[in-house]
Amino acid sequence: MINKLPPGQFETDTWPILHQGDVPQFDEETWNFRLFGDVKEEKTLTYHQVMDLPKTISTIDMHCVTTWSKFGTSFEGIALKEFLKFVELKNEVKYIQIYGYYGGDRFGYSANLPLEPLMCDDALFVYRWKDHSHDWSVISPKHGYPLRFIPPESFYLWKGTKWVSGIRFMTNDEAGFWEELGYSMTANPFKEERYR
Ligand SMILES: Nc1nc2c(c(=O)[nH]1)N[C@H]1C(S)=C(S)[C@@H](COP(=O)(O)O)O[C@H]1N2
Ligand SMILES: [Mo]
Repeated sequence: MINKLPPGQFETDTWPILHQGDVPQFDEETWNFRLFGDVKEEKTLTYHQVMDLPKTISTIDMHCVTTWSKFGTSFEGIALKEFLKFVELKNEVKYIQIYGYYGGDRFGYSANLPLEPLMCDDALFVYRWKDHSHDWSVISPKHGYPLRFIPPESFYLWKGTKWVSGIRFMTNDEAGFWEELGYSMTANPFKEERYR
C-alpha cells in the first residue's frame, strides 16, 4: 500500500463509478475467460474454473485519470499470474491486452499493459471489496461484477477493465480502447502520464 497522492489528483472517500456504455447481464453458464494471442495453445476457462483458482487479498490505491484517487480499498480476487499456468507464452511476449464488455461486445473494451510489473499480488481480477466504511461485499454490477481487473497503483484505473472476458498476450505494445483515443500507453499516475 502506497497511500501517496500523485500530481494533479484529489483524494475521495467514495468509490466513483465510471465507464462507457451499458452494464452487461451476467450469465454463469455462458460466461468464460479467454487466454489467447501469442501463446502455443489458446485456453478458455469457465466461470467455475476461474472461481476455483487460488485467491489473494490485497489493499490497493486507485487513481482515475479524471483526477480522483481512492486510498486503501481491499480487494479479494485472483492474481493475474495464476492465469499464466494455463498457457505457454511465446518467448517474445512482453505485453497484454485485458478485454472486457462494451456496447454489446464482450471484447469491446480493452486496456494494454506491460506483463512484467503485473507478476505481483497487486494485479488482481477481483469480485469482492471492502474499505474503512464498508464491510466485505461482492462488487456491484456497475463496478464490474462478476469479475474486473484492478491494476497496481502505478497505473491509472482505466487499465482496470470491468466485466472481463480475457487476456491477449502480445509481443508488441498495442493500444487499447482509451489508448486509441489518445490516452497514455504507460499511464503512470506518479509521472502524470495521462495522454500520449
Ligand atoms: N469494460 C469497461 N471497463 C472499464 C471502463 C469501461 O468503460 N468499460 N472504464 C474504465 C475507467 S476509465 C475507469 S476510471 C474505471 C472505473 O472503475 P470504477 O467505476 O469501478 O471506479 O473502470 C475502467 N474499466
Ligand atoms: Mo477513468
